[in-house]
Amino acid sequence: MSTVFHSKPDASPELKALYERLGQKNTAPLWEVLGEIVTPQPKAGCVPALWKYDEVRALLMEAGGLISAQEAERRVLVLENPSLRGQSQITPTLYAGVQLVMPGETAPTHRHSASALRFVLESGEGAYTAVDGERTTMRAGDFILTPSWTYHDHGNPSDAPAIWMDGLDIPMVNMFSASFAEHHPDETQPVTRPEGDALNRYGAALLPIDFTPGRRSPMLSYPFARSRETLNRLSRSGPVHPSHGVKMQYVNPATGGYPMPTIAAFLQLLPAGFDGKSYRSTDATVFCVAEGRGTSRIADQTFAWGPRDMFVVPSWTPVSHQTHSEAVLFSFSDRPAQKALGLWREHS
Ligand code: GTQ
Repeated sequence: MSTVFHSKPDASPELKALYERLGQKNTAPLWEVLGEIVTPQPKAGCVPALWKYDEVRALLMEAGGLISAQEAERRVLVLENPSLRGQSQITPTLYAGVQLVMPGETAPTHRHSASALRFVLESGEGAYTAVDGERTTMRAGDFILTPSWTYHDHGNPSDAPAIWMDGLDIPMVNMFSASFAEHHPDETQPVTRPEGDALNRYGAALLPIDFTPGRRSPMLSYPFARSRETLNRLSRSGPVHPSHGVKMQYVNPATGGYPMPTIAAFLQLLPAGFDGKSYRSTDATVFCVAEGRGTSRIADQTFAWGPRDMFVVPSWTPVSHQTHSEAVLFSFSDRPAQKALGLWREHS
């Protein structure tokens, strides 16, 4: 590998005196920091970590007894990367959390610049997310969008807790200092379209004749049953990828592009006895186990996971997956943002 920026000799007393005066004028010598800020390889920016669902769930249910969804606005345990504590970041660009809506509760309607996704972990029949006037029933494994600046609220008329993983681009939005947020005048927004409208209109390889594709997917929910069946069929129809098994990405069906401008999401099936080849990419990736058990080797650590556990793979960090029985992993990353900026790389 080529040497990029070599280290410098210690600064002379004269240089040090100059640094002092540079500082007084809000300037600094680049040569002291160049190697740190223009790195030959990505700095990971966070560390590998795993959250056991049972532990997170127990704590979240405790919070459920102490604060209502309404009081909290969103009753969520933020998944904080151990190296980024206090910053509400699971990676330098992404936020993740686990949200609880108890039976009979609603979470008020708001909208914000940040784009959000949900991956449903548990729900009684009837819990919903409403987006721009349409309610989508949340079922385990469903991938649900709340694109930037769309009004959304959550409700749970069922008799079981509704719990899901949230993924948002909050750190990215704040890096750009571009965050806006506001409440809807109504606590629960009016329903203006029937349930399933978006799925019928955009989710059947057909589009309305007057539809103009935009930056974000017109789909609100990608039901697990459909995606799971596709993975099942594909896993039987040929050899699987040596690193990823059968890995598909959720798309905006009107463009074939990403579901939202900043966040990509994936669903992958790892066959029984899979022993995946190491892979790395510049998009740090958050995983959530949809089904099954296995292990993931991330750099030099091995994480054992089971249903609904969540883990994070930092940028440019080698990862490989292993299973005994069949497993399904959901994941999301900032890949669309990196690709839009010409930054994304992978290596396998
Ligand atoms: O459900 O709207 O985890 O606004 C963080 C911020 C969830 C939400 C989060 C949010 C939401």
